[in-house]
Amino acid sequence: MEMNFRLALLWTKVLVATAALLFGVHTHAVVITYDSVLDSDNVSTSAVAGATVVDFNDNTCGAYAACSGDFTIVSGSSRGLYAAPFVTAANSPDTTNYLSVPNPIRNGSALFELGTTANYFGLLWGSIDRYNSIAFLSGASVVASFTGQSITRPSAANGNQTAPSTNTYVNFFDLPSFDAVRLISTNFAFESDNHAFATVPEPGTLSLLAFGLLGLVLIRRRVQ
Ligand SMILES: [Ca+2]
Ligand SMILES: [Ca+2]
Repeated sequence: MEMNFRLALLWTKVLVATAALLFGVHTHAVVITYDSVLDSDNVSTSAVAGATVVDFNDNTCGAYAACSGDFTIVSGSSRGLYAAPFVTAANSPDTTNYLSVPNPIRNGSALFELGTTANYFGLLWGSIDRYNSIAFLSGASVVASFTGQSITRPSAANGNQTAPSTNTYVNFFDLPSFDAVRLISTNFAFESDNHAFATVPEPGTLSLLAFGLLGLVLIRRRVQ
């Protein structure tokens, strides 16, 4: 009887400690990477398995639940308005339809609603300008945002239409849970293609979970 009580107490302590590790210590450090793969049209796309991808090729917002605001879906380039993102791995511009924000208003933004939640987002972003920014929303709240200046390597963000540094696939991992993405540009233009979103287990969470489970196994062995 006493043994059962002590065992139950021990299990409770372990579960509380594990929960604290998982939910208490956890912080959102967004990880930005630039890896990608080529899709069948030779356009950079997400390397994340199972991600929902919107390629805009059928002139719609595809798998997004809704899209609204100041945007256009175009192909090719129009001087002073938009230029096709350059795909470094294919050494050629994106020849498919892609998204350009703003259009027709010079200072505008567009909202893309997922219809679900995610913690990963990727997009082919090119050319990256310092006046481009991306915001992730949960309901009406902005949970994370980045300017073009903050994500380029090196931080040129000068809109160069062929440079790898300003035409790249950008992956945002470990985002706070979001259900919409807002693309903002105070001038022409924020061009993008192959938007991708998914819920990806966070490496930090996985290691903490593994640590917690290991603790459970060890403690269980000791009490047996
Ligand atoms: Ca496309
Ligand atoms: Ca641009």
